Amino acid sequence: MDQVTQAAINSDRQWRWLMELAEFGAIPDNGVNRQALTALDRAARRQLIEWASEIGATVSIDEAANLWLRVEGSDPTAAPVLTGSHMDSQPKGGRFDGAYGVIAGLEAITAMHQAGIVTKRPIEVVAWTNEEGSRFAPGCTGSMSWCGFKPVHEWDDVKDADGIFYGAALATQLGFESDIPRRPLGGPVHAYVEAHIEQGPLLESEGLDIGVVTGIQGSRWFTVTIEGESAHAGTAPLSLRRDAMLDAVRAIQALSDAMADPDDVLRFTVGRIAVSPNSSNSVADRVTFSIDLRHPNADILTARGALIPSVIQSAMTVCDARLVENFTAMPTDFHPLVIAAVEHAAKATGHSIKHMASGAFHDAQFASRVAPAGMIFVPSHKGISHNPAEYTSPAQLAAGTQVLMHTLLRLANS
Ligand code: HGY
Ligand code: MN
Ligand code: MN
Repeated sequence: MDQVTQAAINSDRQWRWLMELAEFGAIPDNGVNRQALTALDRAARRQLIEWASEIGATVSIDEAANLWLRVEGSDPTAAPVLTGSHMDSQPKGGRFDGAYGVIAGLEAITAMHQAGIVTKRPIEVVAWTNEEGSRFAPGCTGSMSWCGFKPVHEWDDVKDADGIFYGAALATQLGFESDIPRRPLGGPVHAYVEAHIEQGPLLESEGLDIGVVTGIQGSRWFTVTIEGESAHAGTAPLSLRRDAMLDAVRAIQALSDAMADPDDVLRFTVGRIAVSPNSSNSVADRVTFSIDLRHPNADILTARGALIPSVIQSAMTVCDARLVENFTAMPTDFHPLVIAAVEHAAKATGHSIKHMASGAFHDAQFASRVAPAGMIFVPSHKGISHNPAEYTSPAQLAAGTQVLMHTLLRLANS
């Protein structure tokens, strides 16, 4: 039998691993809240390392705290093939966003190991640091550091809601994991392929098994700060107030109007807002809110983003406004080599496919700056994600991992 047919994905083991991983940060209704660079994150990583040690994978971390599991190939000088995803979640996340791609990678190398398969190239499974960006904005700080898009200490001064700095949290993680061998950031890498839930409704609604992902739309994140003046809610005349809350509301509404898109392709979200002093009977002196802007066309994303400063300024009546762009990931096309490998693997394993772009961003966007990259999607029930109700069935997950394993075999033997 050739290598492709020798190895068998163990769906029960994969599902068990996913459910055990979901216990690290479990919240009601099958949700997960496992924030990056926390004790929960470290506990989950230790569990992953324990599972990986059962097949003798070598473990390492880099200075961005990306976690690496490596199985050797017959040619140790050959550049490795990478797979993986992220283990951090949204605050009200699901059991599969990110975690699936890491576990799928582990399941694939475990199945190959048990079948006695040794590919020409080494294969590495990576758990990227802080893909979500919900504790520390922006997301993808681990993969942006790894590919050299940004220096690893770019975000050291970013604070979480408790006032902890990213740089301190990263140092804490590396300190707790100082027993794990350190490796440098960066390649060399032959190719990267990431398995992920679709986080949209298309595969399920069309009754298809696998998304052959062609690329990722562009994402831009901004932080807006509206500065006013605190005052007494009972005594300060409205005519004399510099109410940061009211000007922030005006700015958000004006931005929403400016980002209207009759084709419903543009994505504009204000998901986070912080108010100071955040007291019922004090006029707000400062409001900070986030902007998440996305579009598959770089020119449109650039043009709409260029509107933001003037739209905010025009909405100000009595306050001052500051705008910072803290994440710029322009649209990415995946490499034909990996797209073809995924398509071939899906067809060879008898799965129906859909070529599709990703509305969500992923670390693959940054891996593609270092090597040919691509992704494999599996269906999301009703397209739900970033929500505890996120669901993909064991069989659907196993199908994705089977396609991942065949893709890895193809790429790692080339
Ligand atoms: O926001 C995103 O697109 C990703 O799910 N973190
Ligand atoms: Mn994700
Ligand atoms: Mn996500």
